Amino acid sequence: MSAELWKSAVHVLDANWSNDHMVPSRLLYPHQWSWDAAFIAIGLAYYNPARAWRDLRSLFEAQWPDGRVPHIVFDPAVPEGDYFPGPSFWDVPAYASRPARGSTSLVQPPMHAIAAWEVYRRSTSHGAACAQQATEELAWLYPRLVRQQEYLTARRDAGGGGLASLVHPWESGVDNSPAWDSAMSRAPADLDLLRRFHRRDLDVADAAHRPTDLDYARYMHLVVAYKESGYSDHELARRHDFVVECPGFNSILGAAEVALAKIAKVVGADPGVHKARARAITAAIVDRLWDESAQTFKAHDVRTGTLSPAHCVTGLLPLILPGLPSEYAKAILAEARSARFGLPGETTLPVPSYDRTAPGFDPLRYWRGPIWINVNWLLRRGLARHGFADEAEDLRTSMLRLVHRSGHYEYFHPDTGEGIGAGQFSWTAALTLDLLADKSVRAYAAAA
Ligand code: 2M8
Repeated sequence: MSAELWKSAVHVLDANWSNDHMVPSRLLYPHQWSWDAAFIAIGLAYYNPARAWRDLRSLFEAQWPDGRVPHIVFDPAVPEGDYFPGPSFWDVPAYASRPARGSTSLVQPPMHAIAAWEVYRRSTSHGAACAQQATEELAWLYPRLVRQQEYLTARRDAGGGGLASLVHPWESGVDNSPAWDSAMSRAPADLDLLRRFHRRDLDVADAAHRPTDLDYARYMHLVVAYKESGYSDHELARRHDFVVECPGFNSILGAAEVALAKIAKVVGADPGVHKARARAITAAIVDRLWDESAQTFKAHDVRTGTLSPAHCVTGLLPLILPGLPSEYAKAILAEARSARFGLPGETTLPVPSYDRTAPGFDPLRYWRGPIWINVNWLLRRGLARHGFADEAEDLRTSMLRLVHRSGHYEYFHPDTGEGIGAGQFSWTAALTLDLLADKSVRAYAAAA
């Protein structure tokens, strides 16, 4: 059974490779996405590390001079109408090192240092030439990864407390999460503006599974406002409608510093500075995003100074930080096991993206309820890191069972496990390879 699942995952990744990058899905997402590329590289590392490095390189070739790594890098071979909003909507200014491919101006969670380290550490199993390439790629990436972190920790520290702020829900990766509802309600929704464009996603996906038109009108407003400022991050907290600190994004930011410390040792740089930054980010997450009364981590609205009331899966992700004090790790485990998320025994489903007990829990709509493999993969990593080995293993087994039963879907119904969104979705396939390759795979094979 695991051989069959492996084969199907490789098939998805082979089908979604496009010259020098991977697309998340041929139909719905025909360009290159930032954090997708990182999750994808982690899976590619097992059978085609050259592609893993190529994909990361393609992404970082589009890095802006200020260090930001764009959330989408557009493929010029794809017609403008195949994705909305496409390159002309963003109209990103030319800059000296800009490659032929255009990009957006937003970022996504900086998963790439973690991915680069994972690809590197698997490289020795593919022979000496591959290991040599891995060392070279790591050396090429390291200064770029550092600049990415510096952009996020310096220019994006709109709240002044040592965390990166997001200027658009798309930056969080959990785009229409209820964590953004109150901050988004401030953004004007100009449905007339939206009517001038065509929502391509609704041609290829069920409207009930996607963000609403109201969400999209607000998304457009935020892009237009950011564009009018020349995509400047100056005084964001004063002038931009949406300025939030996300526990998921910032946990990845902190974990990236942990990975950079390991990479620094290989490339002859100083790991100490990254360890110190990881500690500082972890402390800032605890200081700014911990909700004492709810006993979980929440998104922080920089404009109002308030924490979101929503319990979202991103609140569980500080567990990926090795320096998270154990009382918070235990609280996350309790939240994950509660009726809100129902952290599985091996026969039940992985955790949903949003609190099952909340009135707004929506089993179909994108990040407002369905199960996503990438956040469960991160949660599993965090569980393992903090010594919750049985829970980590059960979660791994339940993810593999789900994908085996339903296919490599973008997301899954949190009650039935049915696949929703795009089929043949790259990060689901890639992370399935990583979950299968885990040494304890024998336990899965025996139980399946
Ligand atoms: C989704 O986001 C894009 C916008 O960036 C979209 O809905 O069009 C999100 O799930 C995001 O996390 C993901 O990176 C992207 C591509 O898979 O799709």
